[in-house]
Amino acid sequence: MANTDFIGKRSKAAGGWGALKSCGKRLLETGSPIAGARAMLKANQPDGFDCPGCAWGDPEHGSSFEFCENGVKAVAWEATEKRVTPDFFAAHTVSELRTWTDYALEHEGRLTHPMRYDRATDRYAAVDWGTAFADIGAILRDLDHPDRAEFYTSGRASNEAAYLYQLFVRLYGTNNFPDCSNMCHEASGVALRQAIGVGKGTVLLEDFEKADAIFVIGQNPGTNHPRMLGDLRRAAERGVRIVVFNPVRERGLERFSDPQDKLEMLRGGSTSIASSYYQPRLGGDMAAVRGMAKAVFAADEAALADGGPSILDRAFLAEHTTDFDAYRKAVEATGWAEIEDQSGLSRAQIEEAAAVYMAAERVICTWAMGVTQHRHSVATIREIANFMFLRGNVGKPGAGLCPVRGHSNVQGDRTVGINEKPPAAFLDALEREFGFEVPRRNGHNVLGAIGAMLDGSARAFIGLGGNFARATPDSTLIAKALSSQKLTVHIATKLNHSHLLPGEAGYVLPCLGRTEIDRNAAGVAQIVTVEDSMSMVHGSGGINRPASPALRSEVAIVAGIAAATVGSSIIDWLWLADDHDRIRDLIERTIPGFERYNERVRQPRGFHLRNAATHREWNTPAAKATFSSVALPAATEHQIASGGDGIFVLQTFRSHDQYNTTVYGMDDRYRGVYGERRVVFMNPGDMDRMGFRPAERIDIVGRHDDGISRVAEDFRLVPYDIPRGSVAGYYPELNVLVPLSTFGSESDTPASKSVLVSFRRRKAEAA
Ligand SMILES: Nc1nc2c(c(=O)[nH]1)N[C@H]1C(S)=C(S)[C@@H](COP(=O)(O)OP(=O)(O)OC[C@H]3O[C@@H](n4cnc5c(=O)[nH]c(N)nc54)[C@H](O)[C@@H]3O)O[C@H]1N2
Ligand SMILES: Nc1nc2c(c(=O)[nH]1)N[C@H]1C(S)=C(S)[C@@H](COP(=O)(O)OP(=O)(O)OC[C@H]3O[C@@H](n4cnc5c(=O)[nH]c(N)nc54)[C@H](O)[C@@H]3O)O[C@H]1N2
Ligand SMILES: [Mo]
Repeated sequence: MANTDFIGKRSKAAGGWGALKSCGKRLLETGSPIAGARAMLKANQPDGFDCPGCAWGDPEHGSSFEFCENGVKAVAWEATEKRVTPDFFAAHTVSELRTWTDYALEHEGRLTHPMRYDRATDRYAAVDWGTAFADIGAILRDLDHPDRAEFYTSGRASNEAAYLYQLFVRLYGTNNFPDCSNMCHEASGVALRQAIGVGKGTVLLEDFEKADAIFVIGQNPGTNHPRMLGDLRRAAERGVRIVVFNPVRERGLERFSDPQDKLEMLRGGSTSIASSYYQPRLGGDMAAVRGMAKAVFAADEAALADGGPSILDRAFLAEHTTDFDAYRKAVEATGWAEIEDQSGLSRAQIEEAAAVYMAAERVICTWAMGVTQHRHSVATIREIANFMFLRGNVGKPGAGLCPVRGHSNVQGDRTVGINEKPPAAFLDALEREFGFEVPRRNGHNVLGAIGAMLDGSARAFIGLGGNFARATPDSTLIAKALSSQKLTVHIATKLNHSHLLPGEAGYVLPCLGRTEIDRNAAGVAQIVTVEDSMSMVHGSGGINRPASPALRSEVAIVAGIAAATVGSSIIDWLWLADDHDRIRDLIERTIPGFERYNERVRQPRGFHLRNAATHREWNTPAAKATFSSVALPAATEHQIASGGDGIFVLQTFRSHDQYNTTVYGMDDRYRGVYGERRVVFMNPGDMDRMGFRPAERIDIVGRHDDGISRVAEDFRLVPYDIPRGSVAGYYPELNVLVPLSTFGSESDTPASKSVLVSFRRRKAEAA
């Protein structure tokens, strides 16, 4: 019999004592619980740092301490007293370290010294900053074309670091900016730009206090945006209807016990969050939303026939939108049978959800990776926008479109120029300000960069944070591509797998984290700035002593590489890096919306970057909110899978104990899994049909027809409340199965929420 010990009880509610207990444990693990706790009190405070956890907005930035278990984990992870020193590298070859798990690597602690790879000994050895910069600069200058280098950014980089980075890279001569957001909310940016003229959400935190209904699609805030649960709970208590679309029963969307509510905690009570919980098939959201639109049109016709008022916001549609008629025709042309088959929901369920929408004056729709990581994500988000336009739910208080971002500054990085297809106006502004000719060719996104590394045309990889080799699809292929580079440079706080794939010259450059004090040459503490999901820009200054005296800030490291590569005659990099106000002045002069940047960022809540669509100004070609009228996908992965024997659709998501590729711990208590990450969640009916037992060991076999064979070995089955035909498991362990060949149309985002797989029994088990 398989040992089922790792399958346990799911927490009764998200938050609660379990969350407090987990925090205590994390703070103890830092080796300095007092420093950790002190740091936590400064998270998201006006005189403290921006929490490096998620990009959810802050209420009165500073009025109250907002408790967040996963914020504590993120802070404790950075505040650890463990160190990865040159001695550590002397004791372990890189080949040996490659056999360690991500969990083991990051638990060794913070990087302390700049390191250079030595092929003869297969070890990293300490190097001084000056030598590292000079060598990196020489190799970059030596490439026969600037497009041969790839400059990756992960979304923790501050506005200042990211702005300086893009300036350097453009002066160097390329727009190759693969970015973590290419794997994340790219589809939201693309779709919203088409629909409303700006690639960002239109909602402010205050809107959650005014909404009558909130739709949460493809998002797991209990784990990934825990502070959002506070806003959802307050809404639920006001009687707001919260409608969830998620194939998986997620505890945080069901019940929440707020650690900030003393009475609730003492009574062991909790508040129910979702008023209705629909479990569509993976990739079925476009069909579900179209079904709701169909129901709205039907109700409108009936109301008009009865001589009643229209259900649609006709004034909004007439004044503010274009292409409505084509959309209506597309909806009429879509049959219920197709809608039910793709969504896996019944017509009655969809009509019920539509009724909530119609009864509400003000509706917010939020979404995240469950929507953006499919082939038809752009079309799905356009459909969400269509649906919201029907009753004028964009550009009025208490309503709007709300893509909930991932990394704490992923939105800001894009705002300040991390963009492989930069808008001409921005490039013009750079040329005016700095007087050099910027490259106008589009650069590489993540898929483009991978393609170039695989075909040998890219020869250098520079990573400003992140874990490129583990976060990207087909991780086995990427490992080869990375280690075949002439140069790899990783600017990082902790050791991860990508660092263990050095090119001919390989550097790991350790940087300060956001919780640490960053003093300039004159001893003046510097702040950086970040932008959250609600387009609020605020300051962040560390309070902890740096993990090592040798660390430099990201800004200083970028400046060092820049000075050594392109020289300082056009831009005085080191002078800029020495006082971040100077970088902010440049941002203000080259990017709209940052007027009086240095002054406003020092206000308690920072400031809001104006979003034209919130004011019903539409920067689209037609100067209107624009309906799209594409057909549903010809076949979703679910429909493809149902044609094959034993084929399932796998989504790769996050456990409660991880931050992307950083694994904090092995538990996922909201889903009742303990001490094990190599698991697959499957419907009990499917397990019966396949003759599988709980905890049985299986191999997962990729079933995409692209000529590449993919296997993830030795995973264990967990029976779970998930639709038949859909299965789920954790990223990044499963990235070996995510095919490079399947990605979002118009977004290029790997379709990591709809991977075709089948299962085979492990030989030992079968015997
Ligand atoms: N603690 C913590 N916080 C984080 C992160 C972290 O790893 N840990 N990561 C950060 C980052 S970079 C990001 S992008 C966000 C990610 O935040 P999320 O998007 O919440 O992340 P995932 O874990 O990928 O969860 C996707 C959710 O969508 C559901 N889903 C999957 N496919 C579908 C579908 O086809 N339809 C519908 N309706 N639902 C679907 C899944 O069941 C799951 O609940 O969180 C950020 N915050
Ligand atoms: N299969 C599958 N793949 C996915 C996803 C999925 O849901 N499924 N999600 C995708 C998403 S949404 C995203 S955003 C990407 C994430 O991709 P990345 O952003 O590349 O990955 P992270 O795991 O966030 O990066 C973690 C590393 O960042 C470094 N780091 C941490 N803090 C700092 C800092 O302050 N400064 C610097 N310089 N470095 C720091 C540490 O070395 C750490 O090891 O992964 C994507 N990949
Ligand atoms: Mo993300």
